[in-house]
This record gives sequence, C-alpha cells and structure tokens, in this order.
Amino acid sequence: MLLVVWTCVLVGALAVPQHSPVHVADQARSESESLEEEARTFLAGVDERGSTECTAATMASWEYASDINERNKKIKAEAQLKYADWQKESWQMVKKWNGRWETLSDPFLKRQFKAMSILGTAALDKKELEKYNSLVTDMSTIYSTAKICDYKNPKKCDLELEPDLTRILRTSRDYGELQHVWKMWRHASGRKVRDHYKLFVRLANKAAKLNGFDNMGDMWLYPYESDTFREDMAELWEQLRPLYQQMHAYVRRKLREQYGEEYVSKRGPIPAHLLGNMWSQSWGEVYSLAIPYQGKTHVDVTPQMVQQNYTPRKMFELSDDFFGSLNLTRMPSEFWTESIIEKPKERDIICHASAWDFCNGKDFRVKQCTVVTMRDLITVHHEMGHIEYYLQYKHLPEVFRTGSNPGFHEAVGDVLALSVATPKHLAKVGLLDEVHDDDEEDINFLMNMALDKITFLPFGYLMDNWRWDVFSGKTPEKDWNCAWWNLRYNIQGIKPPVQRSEFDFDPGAKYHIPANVPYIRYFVSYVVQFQFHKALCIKAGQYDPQDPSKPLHKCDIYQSTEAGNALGDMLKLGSSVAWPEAMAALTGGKRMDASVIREYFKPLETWLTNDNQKHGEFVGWETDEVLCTSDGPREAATGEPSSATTLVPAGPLYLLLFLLVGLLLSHRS
Ligand code: BJ2
Ligand code: ZN
Repeated sequence: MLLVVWTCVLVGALAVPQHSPVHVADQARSESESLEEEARTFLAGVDERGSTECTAATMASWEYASDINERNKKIKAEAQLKYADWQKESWQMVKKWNGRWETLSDPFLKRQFKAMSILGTAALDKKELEKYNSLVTDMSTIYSTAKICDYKNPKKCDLELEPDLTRILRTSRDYGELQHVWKMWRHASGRKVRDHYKLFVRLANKAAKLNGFDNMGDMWLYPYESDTFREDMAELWEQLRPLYQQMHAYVRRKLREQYGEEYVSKRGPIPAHLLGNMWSQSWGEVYSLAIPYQGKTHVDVTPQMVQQNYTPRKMFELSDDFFGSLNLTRMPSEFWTESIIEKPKERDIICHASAWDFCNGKDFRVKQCTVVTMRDLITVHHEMGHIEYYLQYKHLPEVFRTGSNPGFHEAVGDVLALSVATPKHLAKVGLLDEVHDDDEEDINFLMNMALDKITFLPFGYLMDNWRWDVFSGKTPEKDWNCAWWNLRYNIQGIKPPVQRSEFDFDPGAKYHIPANVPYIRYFVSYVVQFQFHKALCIKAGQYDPQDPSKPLHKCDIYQSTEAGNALGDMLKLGSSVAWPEAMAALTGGKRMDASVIREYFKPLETWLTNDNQKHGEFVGWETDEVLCTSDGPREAATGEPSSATTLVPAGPLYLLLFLLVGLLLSHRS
C-alpha cells in the first residue's frame, strides 16, 4: 500500500519541475486518492468481520427467542458479550481515523466512518454490560412467558397473551371478563418488571453518557439525524389530533350503545379494555360494533379467511405474491425453511412477531405465532416488509444495512397492506364476493382503516414521550405509572378500568418496553407510509388528484412494476444517504407530511364530523375521576397463577405477611 504511494510520488518528481503548482496539486491528489483507497480497504475488512460477528450474535438471539431455556439464555449472553467485544475493537480502530476520515472526498466512505463513530451500549464495562443485557433478556422473558387464570374457571391458569388473551380482547363483549383479563395481564407482566426497569434505566443512561449523549432517550434519536425531531413529532401529532378526536367521539358513542352509560360516559375517557386490543393501540377489532352502515359490505375478512381454510403458510404466500407482483424480490428458500410461522406446542418462545436479518446476505427469517385473522394478515405483510428491505440493501456495507430512518423500515410492509386491504384487492384474491362503487361502502372501508391507522397515532406518539421523560429524569421513578396514565388520558383519551397505583407498572405490559425497542419509529411510519403510498399510486396510475373516480384510498398498486421499482430504488439506499434524500427519491419531497393521511381519510372525516354533530356528541374528554394514585390500593394479585418465577411484591409489609404465612404453614405440618 505505502509502496504504491511512494512510487507515484517518485514518478511525479521525475516528470515535473520541483515546486510547480501542477506538481503540488498532483501530489495532493495522489495522496488523497491513496487515503481513499486505504479507507476503502479498511472499511471492507471491518465490514467482513463485522458481518460474521453479527451473524453469530443474531443466531444465538434467535435460538433463545425461539426456544426459551437456560442453556440458550447462557449461549445468547456469551454471544452478546463477544459481539460487544468486536464492536469495541472496531470502534477503537475507527477512532484512529479521526481527523483523517473527515477529509475523504467520497461521501459514501465518510458516512460509514460517521455511522461507526457511535459505539452504543458496548461502551459499558463488561460487568455492567452483562447486567444490562441480562435485564433486557429477563424482562422480555417475563413478558413472553406470563400466564393468567381464566375468568370463569379460576383453576385454569395457563392463558397466554398469544393466542388466548389477544382472542378474548378481540372477541369478548363481556365487561367483567375484559376487565379481568386487562388487569391480570398487567399483574403478570408489567408489575413484575418494575424493579428490573429501574436498574435498566440507570445502566442505559450510563451507556448513553459514555457515547456523549445526555441520556438514552437522546441517543435513540441519533438515527433520525435531526435537531428538531421532537418538535417535528409534536407538530405532526397536532395536525392529526382533530381527526383522532372525531374517531374517539364516534367510537365512544358506539361503545356506550353496547355497554351502557354507567360504563361508557358521554364526556369521559374511554375505558381501555373495551377497544379490542390489550393496549388500546389500534381499535380495528371493534369494527363490528362501529360499522357505519350495517347492511353494507363488511371489510373485515376474518370470517372468509377461516371459511376458506386459510393457513399461516397461505397468508405468507399471499404476501410474497404481492411483493413478487411489484417486481420486488421474493422470499428466498431459507426464509421458507427456517422461519417460524406457527406457535410451537412443546416449548416457550417469544411470540411477539418479528423479522430477522442474519447479516450474511442469505438468511432472513420471520418468527410469528400466526392466527388466521385479517389483523395477522396485515402483520404478515408488516414483517415481510422488513425482510424485503433486508433483501434490497444486502449489497451494502453492514453499517448501512438499516432503514433510511427507523420509521422507513416500519413502513414498507404497511404500504403494501394499504393496497391489500382495499375491497377491490380483497375481491381480486377471493376474500370478498362483490364490491360496489358506493359511498356507504366507502365509509365502511375507511372506518375499518381508521380504526387501525388513526387510532394508533396517539399511542405511537406517547410510548416514547413516556420513555424520553423517564430517561431524562423529568419523570422520577416514584411517578412512573401515573405519568404513563397522564399521557394515556391526555393524548389518547382513555382510562384504566380499575384505578392504578405506583405499585403497578403498566408501560411494562407492552412488549417494546421490557424488550427495549424504541417506538416513535411506528408513529413516523404511520405518517410516511401514506406519503409513500401516494407516490407509488401515482406511479401505478391508480391515483389522480384531478380525477374523483381515483381517490387515494381506492388505490391498489398490485402488479405495478413501476411502483415496485420505485420502492425498490429507495430501499436499496439503506441508510447510505440521509433520510430526506431517500424520501425525495420516492416522493419528490424531503419532509414528513401529515397532510397525506388527512387527504386519504377526507371523506371519513367529513362523515364523522357530521355524524358526531348529528348525535350531539361531545368531541374531546374530561373527567374528575382519579385514574392513578402514588400510594393507591396495593391490590393483591388474585387470580394469578403461582409459579416459581412469581416475585413476592417488594415492601416490608408483604415480606412480613409472607414470612407469617410460611411460619403458619410449617407449624401446621
Ligand atoms: C409486530 C411488530 C416488531 C416489528 C418486532 C418486535 C420489535 C422489533 C422487529 C425488528 C424489525 C427491524 C410490532 C407492528 C406495528 C406496531 C408494533 C406493535 N413487531 N421488531 N427486528 N408492531 O416492528 O416488526 O421485527 O428490522 O427493525 O411490534 O406495537 O405491535
Ligand atoms: Zn416492524
């Protein structure tokens, strides 16, 4: 390498008189060329080794997530430490380039150095990192293996989140049963991770500080490359809030008609357990209660899927076919042989659906405990969207094998699902018999979509608003749960079915908190996916702002290779350019823009506003109920299955009680 440099200088010296400007310029050029070359070789080496290390760590994580046992846990912990060793080692090598990489002229090389200058949690010392990792593993394991007892049969204590509790929340209309399941799930999951979370936050913040950030919340925003990110999110939410409030008022009336005014008041927040979902994060499952025109086509095709003997495999094939129809890459054979798409019977696994990139350009998998429902069909597309992104950017160096920003990654599958869910498309694949071009059916369809998309927005927004304040210390430990309910009330307009206290830890009952996955990405996704959809629909000739017969919500991009190629071109960029560039490549604009969702739902918004007015609905919510108290009822966890992992609630009173009972029992025997 060095030899080449010297040869070049020597040849130059012979050909050109000394000190001439041409000579100096040539010398500078060749020096910089050789630096570029050196950098390229260095980065290629780091990339090759990094990919191998990444594969090993990912494999160990997969093994544990798909077969939870002590042996796999140990192997995963060791693999995580080994990967962190490598990250530290490569980061130190990269650091030696400080002062030089900034002078490189190739932006592709420079950006790699920039991306590698953040070490992440590997900055912690070994003992602390081990603890940090084990806290996250333990929290997600508690969450993933939690079980509760049946409402009507308290001796049956093997109900799991997936599929049991999810099904009950989706289908039961029994207020008492829903309340039981809602409450017991939180006893079995969130409550049990509160202490873990305290230590976790301290270590996470320590790692963030070692990386030069104030706290972990700030570090999470690094990939968005924006100084105004939080303000931008707040602004987007403000633009969307009026539409959400119309939905809220409408659904509250429908629930009041179902459950009665003693349970659902006219002006109050909605009880959180009545919305068809354990976290009230999207409300699609109460569509049957909220259908605007009962006599018209219903677009929840779950019954048709069941009737037609759909299987998880068939759902994945349907999704693969859609990607293929766009000229995007189909799932490789390893995907079909290695993915887990049904819940195995004889072992514990992390059922929460996820997509995996094993960093070797070959192995890509999904793990999902798929149930035959329309909701899960949408999730299948969501997960396959991640795989499609992995496939499109697999040629890039490891540092760029990630979304333009995390929200882009979340949006890919959802964009396709926006087409899949249209009545026209459902009819095409035989899931709907007939489709009429009729305003009332249109409103039914838009209501179904809004119950998923619009109602998700405040939840997607508040999850990390809660964590940002926890990490920054603005919300002290003693207020964690009540701060959560403040946000749930203020932003979503919901309330818990039973009063909460600081003995509870309700954020911990949602997967991404114990599993430590940032969440604002989903809020971003729900905004940008409509921008992507619009751009693709124009390319597919399916949307024309001037033509009322082609509104955005009727667009189906199926079989449009123009649309698919444009999407593929953006995905191929990975994070090699800043996200506004990638956004511009597809949509022509560089900003996140909430006006596109408003446009998509315009006919529904008009309809909702009229309907709420017609019924004299109060838009908004108010209450004088106390939803959460700092030293509230330390309700014992009744109806909870006993298990070896059940922790005795902290606090001297409980300890005393525990000892007394133990003493009594030993005395009796
Ligand atoms: C069902 C979905 C996540 C996702 C999983 C678990 C956490 C990260 C991954 C990543 C993908 C990647 C999920 C869907 C919409 C709202 C949210 C929710 N599961 N993850 N490895 N969703 O995003 O797919 O697969 O490459 O970053 O959590 O609350 O259900
Ligand atoms: Zn996702």
